[in-house]
Amino acid sequence: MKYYDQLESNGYFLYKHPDVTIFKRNITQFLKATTESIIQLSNFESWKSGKFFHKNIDLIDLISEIHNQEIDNSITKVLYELFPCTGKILSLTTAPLVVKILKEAQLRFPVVGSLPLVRLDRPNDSKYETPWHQDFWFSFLSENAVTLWFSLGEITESMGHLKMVPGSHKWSAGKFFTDTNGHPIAYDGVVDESQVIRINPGIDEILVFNQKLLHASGTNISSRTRVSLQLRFNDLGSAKSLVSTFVPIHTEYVKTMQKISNE
Ligand SMILES: O=C(O)CCC(=O)C(=O)O
Repeated sequence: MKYYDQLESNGYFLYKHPDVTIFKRNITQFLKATTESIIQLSNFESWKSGKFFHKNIDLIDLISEIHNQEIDNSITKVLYELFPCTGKILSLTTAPLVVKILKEAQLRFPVVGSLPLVRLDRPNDSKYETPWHQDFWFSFLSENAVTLWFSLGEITESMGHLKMVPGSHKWSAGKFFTDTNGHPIAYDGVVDESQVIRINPGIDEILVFNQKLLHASGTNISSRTRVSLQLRFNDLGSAKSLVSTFVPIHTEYVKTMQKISNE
């Protein structure tokens, strides 16, 4: 079945191509170098010896090692925040491979729906685990909006494979977006486990899913940090309104600095 037909009927497809392997390798190498730079720029004095940064270390091993030794997520918190602000990660939204995939998904006028996200799911930390939800809430703009999802290194079963309900993008939207357990995005219906699949894109694969597809994080019960990347796109070609739904807002840091400078 063609990619678009899979997207239509199942709500997702796995894009597979040898270029994907190279694409992912470039990103992981960049993130390793960025991790090293951030540590050198930081006040984490005891980390600057560079003992983690041997050339062939896997990104997941590097971040897992850092997490095993950090206190209060102090370093991974910074990585989580800064990775998506780097030019390289931002430029993925226009990378030729991504543009090609969006063509397969038949988006007529793709626009970025959110800042790219490099997710770090720390072991045995379910606080940030995402419950059953759709990504449609990111914008509510176009019914054919898609998310591209892939891991940056091997994700074993115990690290938590992404869970999805194939075909759920066709369910009535009314069942979603209820404010439950402090998650305004969560699904409040009961998910039938027999309909759930766990998906683990291969090294040469990228998962593409319709943003109305019901999905959830797998639980990371391993001792390693799960690293994945998400890119979200709306389609202005089918948008309900010609707007950008992605607007930057000031962080608490900026608000505090503004307040101090006004005093
Ligand atoms: O990777 C995960 O655990 C969840 C990802 C997710 O919910 C999303 O990309 O919207």
